[in-house]
Amino acid sequence: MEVTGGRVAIVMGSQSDWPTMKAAAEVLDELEVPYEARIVSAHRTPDRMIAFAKGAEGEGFDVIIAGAGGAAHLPGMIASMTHLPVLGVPVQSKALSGMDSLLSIVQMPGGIPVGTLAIGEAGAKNAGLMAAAILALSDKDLSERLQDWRAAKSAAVGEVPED
Ligand code: RP5
Repeated sequence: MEVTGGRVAIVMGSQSDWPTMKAAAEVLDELEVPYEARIVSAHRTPDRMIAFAKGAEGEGFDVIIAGAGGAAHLPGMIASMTHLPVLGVPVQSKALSGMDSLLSIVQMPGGIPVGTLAIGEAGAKNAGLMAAAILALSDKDLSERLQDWRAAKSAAVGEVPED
């Protein structure tokens, strides 16, 4: 099976999810973690989803970030077909502001976990950071980059507010 350069797969249900999900890609770029981003829809391209989920380990992925909105079954469906860690990002929906996405992703029955992040861009960004933290457990250089990244963010916080 083809082995890609990406250790993290960022998948999403629609092109419309990309403005949210690219926050995960951006933080992985900053941490120099290879990733691939793909559109994989549970209901529009179910065969693609099954092929992706079953083939993810063989493709060389270690962590999967899956974002979807509305009736957001994508992360749970993928988690049911792989033992790789799946991080779910609830994309903010128009009708219910992402509460539908959140509840669809977070309420997995016991046995098939999806690590669910916050609704929207913050969730996508944190999914990228969480994926990096998982990989850093067995990658000392990445662990140092992650610690440096966090230290830089702390150092950038001023002590007093400015006008
Ligand atoms: C879900 O439906 C996608 O994850 C997206 O968040 C939502 C709306 O998709 P589009 O109609 O914009 O393609 O499948």
